[in-house]
Amino acid sequence: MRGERTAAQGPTRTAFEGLEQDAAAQLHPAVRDYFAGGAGAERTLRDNASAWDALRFRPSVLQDVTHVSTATALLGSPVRAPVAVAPMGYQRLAHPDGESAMAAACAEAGVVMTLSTYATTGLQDVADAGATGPQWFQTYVLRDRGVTTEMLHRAAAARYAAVVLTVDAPVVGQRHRDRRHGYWLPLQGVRLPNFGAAAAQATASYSTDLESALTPDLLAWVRETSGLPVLVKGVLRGDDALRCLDAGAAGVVVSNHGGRQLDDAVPTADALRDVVDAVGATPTVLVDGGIRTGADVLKALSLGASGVMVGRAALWALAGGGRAGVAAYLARLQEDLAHTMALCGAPDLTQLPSGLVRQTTR
Ligand code: LAC
Repeated sequence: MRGERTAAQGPTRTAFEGLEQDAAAQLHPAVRDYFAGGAGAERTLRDNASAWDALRFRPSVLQDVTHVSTATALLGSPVRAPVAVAPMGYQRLAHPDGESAMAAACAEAGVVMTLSTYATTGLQDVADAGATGPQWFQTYVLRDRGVTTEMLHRAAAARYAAVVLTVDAPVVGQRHRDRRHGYWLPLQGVRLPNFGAAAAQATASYSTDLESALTPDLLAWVRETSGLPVLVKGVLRGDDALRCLDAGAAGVVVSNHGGRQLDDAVPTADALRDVVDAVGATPTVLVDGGIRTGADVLKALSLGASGVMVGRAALWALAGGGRAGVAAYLARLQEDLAHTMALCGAPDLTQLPSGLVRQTTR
């Protein structure tokens, strides 16, 4: 059991791992590389996953775990597990049903769907597809404030419950895989409807769209323009988390953009500790990056996260099996979380045993 994330780690890990292989077979190489890739030498991409692998549980015994509940609330919305699907662009390149299938599966699983600005399905269509579940809208502050304002107004009108403001992309990461494909994606017939009339200009090299002077007053502007609570995504430091809360954020998402922005950024499991130390238990603190399994989720919660975002795992499930594939993955994730909680002596999420994880010393 020495290798990380190998088949030797057992059937659960293998089943989660198989998602990517199944999906890869379906995807155009440029699309697969766009979704799978990270920035630079992809060290942060790899470290995100190995940082969760390097944590081990200290399970508490003599606990009654006859009934285990993974239910909680995220930003006031009840969820069946502390999980949101992360915002990811271009989902119709993964599966023809794209974001609508993702939203429908999230609603079925009772977890949050986060719609990307770079979605290939309109805000209202996705809201309709996932109407029974909580939904958030991810925004960038675009240089074109008119387009940003319109998106935020449409998100509020379509009853998205929160805005997730991504702040770790003042410029776009060096994605060598995308560069090799000339930043080309097979976009025939696929549009980015959130951009309205500006849709034609938006491509995989989206650097020209983004505001590079993103400051705390813009966070307040997003909150006022949308009238919605704002979660700031892309925070890796305790002091920055405090600045976000001071500027009116409802919480933060500890994230390095799935290793797609600054290579050599700290893995999110490490950054989560700093952020939780700084902000305490009250604000919503989510974390993403390398989270695939129920054990990964419980490790994040044990370090003080309120919940997690899963990105690529859900996307591979979408590519491999559309709505049913994502629903099956999310159901498996919830079951795996419940199973891991039972073995850790944690019947519910309100009172996890203290000191439930520690860094492995191997
Ligand atoms: C990306 C953008 C769309 O990571 O967030 O590709």
